[in-house]
Amino acid sequence: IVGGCDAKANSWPWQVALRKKLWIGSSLDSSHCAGVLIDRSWVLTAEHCLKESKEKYRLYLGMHVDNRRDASVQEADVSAMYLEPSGNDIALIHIDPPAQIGSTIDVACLPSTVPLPQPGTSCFITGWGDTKGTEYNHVLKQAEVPLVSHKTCNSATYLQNSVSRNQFCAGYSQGGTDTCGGDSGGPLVCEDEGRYVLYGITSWGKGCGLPNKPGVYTRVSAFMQWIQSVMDNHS
Ligand code: 4AZ
Repeated sequence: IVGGCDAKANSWPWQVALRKKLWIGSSLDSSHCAGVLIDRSWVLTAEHCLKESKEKYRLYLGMHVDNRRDASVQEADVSAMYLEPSGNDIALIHIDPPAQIGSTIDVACLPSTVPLPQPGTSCFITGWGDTKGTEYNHVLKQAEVPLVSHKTCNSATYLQNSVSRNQFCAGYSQGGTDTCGGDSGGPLVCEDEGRYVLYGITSWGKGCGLPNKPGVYTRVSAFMQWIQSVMDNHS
């Protein structure tokens, strides 16, 4: 996360670290991507985070300082991976063991309606990714970014028609606050009737925090049927 600030410990209890195993038996895994807990046994992430076989990944729930095993941390393996069949940048991970839900680990609410909040609405991004700064204290960061209309984001000075209807953009026109490398697969949540709702999965961008180059997020509401059918049909 570029800009923003350190999160209060465990204030985004659905935030999951998705790390690549360095070697079997190693206690340290390398930073890779993030995910979002949406059910005791299910984590949403970006499809581009899952290029290797499921044995290569490990998930950490309830983490605050990156790669530190605090008492709140639960580890899980990947028991199955489901990539969105049309190649959209969203995927589901079935985790083993399932999460034990509590004050430091909890699921994100999924959107019930397809439309996003209005452009300009302020939403939150979180992650352990690149800060583009000298600071690197490995604490989960959060930042507030406004939603950008599809029309503006696809304009010539922004991202030039590279954003599909299954994606949306968020960021300030002046830049300075954004997701960045390592934040992919993590959440963009917007407050909706007093609770946070998961509207986006961090996907890609042109650089990080540049003016007129907002971050691009996979639109979770476009995949509710797919998510439901994967969860229903998994045995
Ligand atoms: C990345 O490489 C990445 N500024 C994620 C988000 C953005 C850029 C890069 C958006 O994971």
